[in-house]
Amino acid sequence: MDCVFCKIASGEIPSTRVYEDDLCVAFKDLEPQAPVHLLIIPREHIASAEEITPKNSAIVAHIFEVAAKLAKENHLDRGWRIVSNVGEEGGQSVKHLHFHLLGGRPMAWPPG
Ligand code: IU
Repeated sequence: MDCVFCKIASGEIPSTRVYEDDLCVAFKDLEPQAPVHLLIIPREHIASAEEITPKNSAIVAHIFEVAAKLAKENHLDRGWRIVSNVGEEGGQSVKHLHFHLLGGRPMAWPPG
């Protein structure tokens, strides 16, 4: 499968990795939108949040645990945001489930 995030997860494409375990990988976004902008992805190829089922949903809880740990490590004690874009109108450009962890500046609401 020709998926750039599968290749980042396997190490075939380099990234600035900040965390990894058996289930997920976190790395710095190439085009950061905040002082801290990390992407957390499952190693397993899941196209988007739309593909979450009872069989694979445990990865989402795991990724949120990792996000909380990374937010602490990055001293985001004033707050942070976790977001996953889904589909064309949701702003998803890479078709492999990923969570943006953003922090280090005030976040606007609603997002554009
Ligand atoms: P999106 O939610 O699918 O739009 O987010 C994709 C993100 O992946 C976006 O912020 C890109 O800057 C980022 N990214 C990256 O960090 N490295 C890559 O090789 C590619 C995209 I392709």
